[in-house]
Amino acid sequence: MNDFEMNPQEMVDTIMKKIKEARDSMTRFNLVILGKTGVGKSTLINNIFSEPIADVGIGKPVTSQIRQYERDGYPLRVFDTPGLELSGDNAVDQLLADIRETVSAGLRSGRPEDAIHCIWYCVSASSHRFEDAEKAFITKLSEEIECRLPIIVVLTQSFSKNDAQTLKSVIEKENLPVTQVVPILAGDYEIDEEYVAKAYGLDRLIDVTYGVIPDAVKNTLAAIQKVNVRMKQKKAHVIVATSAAAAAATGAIPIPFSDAALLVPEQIGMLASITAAFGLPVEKSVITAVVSSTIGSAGATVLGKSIVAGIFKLIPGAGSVVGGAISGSVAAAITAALGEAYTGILTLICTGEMKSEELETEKGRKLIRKMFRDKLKLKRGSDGEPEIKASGKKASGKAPGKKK
Ligand SMILES: Nc1nc2c(ncn2[C@@H]2O[C@H](COP(=O)(O)OP(=O)(O)OP(=O)(O)O)[C@@H](O)[C@H]2O)c(=O)[nH]1
Ligand SMILES: [Mg+2]
Repeated sequence: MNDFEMNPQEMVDTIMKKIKEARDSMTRFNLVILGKTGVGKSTLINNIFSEPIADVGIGKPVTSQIRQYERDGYPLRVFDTPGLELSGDNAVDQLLADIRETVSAGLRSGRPEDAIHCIWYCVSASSHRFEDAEKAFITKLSEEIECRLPIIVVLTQSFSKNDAQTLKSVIEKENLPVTQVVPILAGDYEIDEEYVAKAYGLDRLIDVTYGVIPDAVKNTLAAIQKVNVRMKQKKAHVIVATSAAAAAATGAIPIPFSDAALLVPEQIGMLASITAAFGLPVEKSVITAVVSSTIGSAGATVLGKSIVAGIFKLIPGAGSVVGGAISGSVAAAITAALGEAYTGILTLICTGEMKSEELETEKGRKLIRKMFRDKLKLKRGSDGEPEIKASGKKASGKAPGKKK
């Protein structure tokens, strides 16, 4: 069987297989998290990544002070320092030596998935002060590590944004060898019954981290974090634009309606890549709902004649294409609409605005169809998204009769 002749069920299976392949091929992101006991390291880790890896027990001891947390099949490893106290020179020196050894071991391996990529040094903003011991520790840390590993100072428990800003300025004046000081509140904090400080800053911490880690793990970070949906959407837009361009190339020689399934391999790859970029555990039923509500319908040839004919009516200008063939721009428009509708759906799931089970209901399917159709009708290009011009006779866009 080749990809072109798949029925919707086979398409769904292929997509699921490709999602798994894309996930398995992600380079593991390795993070060291440091900071005194109680500053909120575990809370931060559990609130920022999609799997609560620091919850699963005590972790595997790497040294007396460093513990390693990970989950099978999840491309993240966290080296945590639970219960850390910065008192006692011996303990501090030992910890620095341990960190150096952990970093060196990763480098010696020569494998990107075993290297340490970033350090988050956590300081609690609720203490309102930055101790000399912390300053000395960060300075030594950067000196001890043989490579230039990015260190980000995370101001945790920043219940008061003003106080956190003040502390941020104090730390910045020290000119420490750190990338940035980022205030955050990892979880909502109830000050009293009437006033709750809302969690914030996690998306920024991800942006800053993304900016300093190696390219090999950027996609991994975007996928495994759950606080920066915008980053996931950007990744998805790039995938959609690439797939739309590939579809346009396929359609450069107009494809007869009946062969529109030529586009299917590209679209399958696109849906799988978008899913992997979002990093969501997407159920097969979700993919089935999306496929059957857009490009495939049960029993019918995928992207068959009637569906394409229906789609044609929705694309401005496309109706002028005669002879029953899909042009490159129409192929691109269909592919882009599918990719963007799917991105929209995953965004809703990601932000909790919709449950994935809802997609399987008739209401959910209607929503998918509507999003797909809306995207087809959308005039694009002004917002940096892939520009797709449907072909048509009145390409100039001037209204008739305006000429003098
Ligand atoms: N509401 C709220 N509570 C927080 C936040 N960060 C930390 N906490 C609380 O502060 C306490 C300590 O947080 P942990 O995450 O356990 O601190 P830790 O740095 O992992 O501590 P050790 O494992 O002992 O080193 C817990 O009771 C958390 O619930 C936050 O952003 N919001
Ligand atoms: Mg902890």
